[in-house]
Amino acid sequence: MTQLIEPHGGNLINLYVSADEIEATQKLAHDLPSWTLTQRQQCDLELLLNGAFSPLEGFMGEADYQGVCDTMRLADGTVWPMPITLDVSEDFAADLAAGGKLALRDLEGVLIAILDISDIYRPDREHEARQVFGAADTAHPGVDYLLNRTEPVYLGGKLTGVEAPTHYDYRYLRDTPAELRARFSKLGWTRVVAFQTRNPMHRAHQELTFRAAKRAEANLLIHPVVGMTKPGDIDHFTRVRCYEKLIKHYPEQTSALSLLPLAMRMGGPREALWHAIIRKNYGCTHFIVGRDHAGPGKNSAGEDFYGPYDAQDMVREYQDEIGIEMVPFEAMVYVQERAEYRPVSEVSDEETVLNISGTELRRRLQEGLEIPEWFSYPEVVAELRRTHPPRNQQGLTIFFTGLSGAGKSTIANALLVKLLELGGRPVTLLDGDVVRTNLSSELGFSREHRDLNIQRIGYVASEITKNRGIAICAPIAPYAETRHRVRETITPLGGFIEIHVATLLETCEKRDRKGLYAMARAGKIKGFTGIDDPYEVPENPEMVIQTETCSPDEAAHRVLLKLESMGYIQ
Ligand code: PPS
Repeated sequence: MTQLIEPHGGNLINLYVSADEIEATQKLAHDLPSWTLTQRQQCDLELLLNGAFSPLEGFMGEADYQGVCDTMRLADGTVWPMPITLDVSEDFAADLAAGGKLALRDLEGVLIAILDISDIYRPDREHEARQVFGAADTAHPGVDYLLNRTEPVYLGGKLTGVEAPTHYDYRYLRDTPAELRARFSKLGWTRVVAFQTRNPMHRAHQELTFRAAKRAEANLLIHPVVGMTKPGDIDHFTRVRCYEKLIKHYPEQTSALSLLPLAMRMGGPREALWHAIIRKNYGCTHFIVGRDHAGPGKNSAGEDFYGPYDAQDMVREYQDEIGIEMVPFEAMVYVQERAEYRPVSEVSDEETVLNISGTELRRRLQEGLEIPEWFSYPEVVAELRRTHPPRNQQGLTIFFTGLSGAGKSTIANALLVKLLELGGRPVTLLDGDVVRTNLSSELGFSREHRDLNIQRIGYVASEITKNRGIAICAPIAPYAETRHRVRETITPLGGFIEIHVATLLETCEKRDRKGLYAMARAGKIKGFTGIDDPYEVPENPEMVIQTETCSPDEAAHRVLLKLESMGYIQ
């Protein structure tokens, strides 16, 4: 099944069956157990099948996995820095055996590939986090995903590809490694420098890529990631429209844009090396590594996970072995007196450096403030403004949390009316009791059921927020981790304001409007929040309301003032 296509950047693996074998393979899959791929797994699978992950021929078995974690090498000694694994639940794995086959399907049930299971193993995921990401701290998005979102059993084995995952968006900008190599060769591009990005590109990036192409005497491939990037990033639809505007500003025939459906791990140095190997597979000869490549942000102690140039050091060490040359770059800054961009180390003390950080850019977008032309092309800014309107036009979720009887619903109802009175946006109230009647009637109060309940509320609120409405949620939501997930889902789509209704347990119990506390104390209700089930107090809510000292009307009014101060209402 595995075919090797002649190199233009080394051997390229293609795991797809030929057209005349597809039907038979699909028939074979009818009798196999099926696994529905997660988004991450589907991204990995697509790049395994089309050779972007050459020389891998499938998801990693245990020996390759251990080698990659501990020595950054596959069992045969080949450099490979990132585990590419297929994680499944214990329940699902219980019916599988090594030597068997597994159908891998997308969310709609379309057969993408068949896995010949060679290994079934239970990884030490904390060890993996420390080895691959250098820490087991879940402030790192890659670690968070690994420790909180992956399943405990890994399956390894070779793959037989049937059909590439379908993408309906930007089809004309999606290329397999073989297609990109063919394009380069048709254009006569023998030296190609790739630029990896997960952000919109502004003038500094353009200047950097220009200079890199010049330095490498190469053509330029802008190769942005459109699979999974860092939670909170600007969505790829917006970014691609920005890249399309920007690429028009490059000299004709020098540059190309192609999209990469990679699921990033934000793994800094190891990730940079992985990116370089991938670009080599796409036929590139050079790869730009800038400051803090694939950086995950700060750890829980507020420190950087990696040094700013660790990624460059890593790629430098392995570039000969992997066969792609690194073009290292420092940060580019705008020098006012020269009216041009320069690498930061080439700026003298007398010169004035202008810079707009990512945070400052978001602030300016949120507040509808000017974004100067030296920073970004007006068409790019206009595109960003379309999807990132100022806060008073964005959707938002107001998420009340607190004990039963704390007063969440009463305040939420008062707030609902005040917001309707203000007008301008549709408002929906997702109250704890109401949700349990309409969305979650089959659920009880176990940890698992409470989590599901909150996930459902979060999902509905995220849709409302995305569509620029206001969602007011008022569940107990006793677990910090689940509230954090909801925040993470909603923040990229609009505002998220967590309000802790911090009424004391004694007060709630004294009020006991529904008589539930008395029943809980009498042992007639088990697992009641605050009595024999925990309530994890929010650590950093946007607001805390003490209902002992303020009426529902005052509380709702305080929320309005908060929204005003944050810019969500005018
Ligand atoms: S959760 O944990 O967020 O899913 O809870 P939620 O859906 O907000 O709960 C809604 C109401 O269920 C009543 N109730 C209980 N609460 C806590 N623990 C237990 N075991 C329980 N059993 C029933 C309680 O009245 C909640 O209503 P509120 O409006 O919060 O008082």
